Amino acid sequence: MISKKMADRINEQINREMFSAYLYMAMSARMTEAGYHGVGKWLMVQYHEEMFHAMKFYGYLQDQGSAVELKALAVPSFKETGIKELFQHVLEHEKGVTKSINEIMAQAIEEKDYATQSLAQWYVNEQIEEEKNDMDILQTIELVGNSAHGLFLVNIELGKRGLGVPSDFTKLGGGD
Ligand code: OFO
Repeated sequence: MISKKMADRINEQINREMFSAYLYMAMSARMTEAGYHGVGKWLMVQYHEEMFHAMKFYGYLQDQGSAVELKALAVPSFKETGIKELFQHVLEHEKGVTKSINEIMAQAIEEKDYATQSLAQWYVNEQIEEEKNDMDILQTIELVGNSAHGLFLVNIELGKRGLGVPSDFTKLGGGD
């Protein structure tokens, strides 16, 4: 069992992860419409990653006998149309997610909630990877500069990204 305060915070995090998914889905649509099909695919893979993050918390609440309480999603808003600016937005968004995950860890430590600390550690590690991915992409974009040929190749490279998380959420839970 976890505290009601912790269950509330995890329900809030489910909403934040779902918002991340919604944001990347919206970005994927805009980029694909603009002809950046590879970037659009990368972002759609990221959408799946975020859904997995949300569902991992969902499964954890159920494993702990706590109620899942879904909240309304905000409409994602972003103005960026260029690849570099878009990935700067993505990196800033992920830094905010890292802060949010760290808050859960801090609360779990304060409550001496070792189970949630263990779960939160998975997300702490995941955020290192999320931020690194975005920083690597931004570094590559810096290297090619404003070269249309370079951005064309970056777009192709990003389109090679495959799904790295389970897409069957019926199998989550039980410590997955
Ligand atoms: Fe992008 O890590 Fe979840 O939100």
